[in-house]
Amino acid sequence: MSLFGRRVPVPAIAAAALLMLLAAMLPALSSTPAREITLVARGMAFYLADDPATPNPEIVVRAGERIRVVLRNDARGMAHDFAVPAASAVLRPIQWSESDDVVFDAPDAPGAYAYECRPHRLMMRGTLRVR
Ligand SMILES: [Cu+2]
Repeated sequence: MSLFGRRVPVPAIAAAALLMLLAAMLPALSSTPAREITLVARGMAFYLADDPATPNPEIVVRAGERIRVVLRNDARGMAHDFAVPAASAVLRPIQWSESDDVVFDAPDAPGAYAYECRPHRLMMRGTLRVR
């Protein structure tokens, strides 16, 4: 086969194409999947989707872990949002029966950080525990 006027063996071209394909896939292979946490806003509090009895639960994550928080609003007639100020994570206010998500990286330093609904932070506020 001829490439730029030079004769190049076909296996060399196939090997180069394979290398380029692998290089293109590298970002997808190396990015870590986000851990998904589903929160429900109801009765002026957050609840974990699988624990409807604990208001504003402590959420435990690893330092630097990629987190996807899915918020579902079960509060009829009231908009809620979700934010972790220390991680610059903000989810837009959503209406009743809506859901949306925000992806962020947990802080690198272990400690207790606040998560909150910004309009109702006096009541809808909990701890993001980074270990
Ligand atoms: Cu709220």
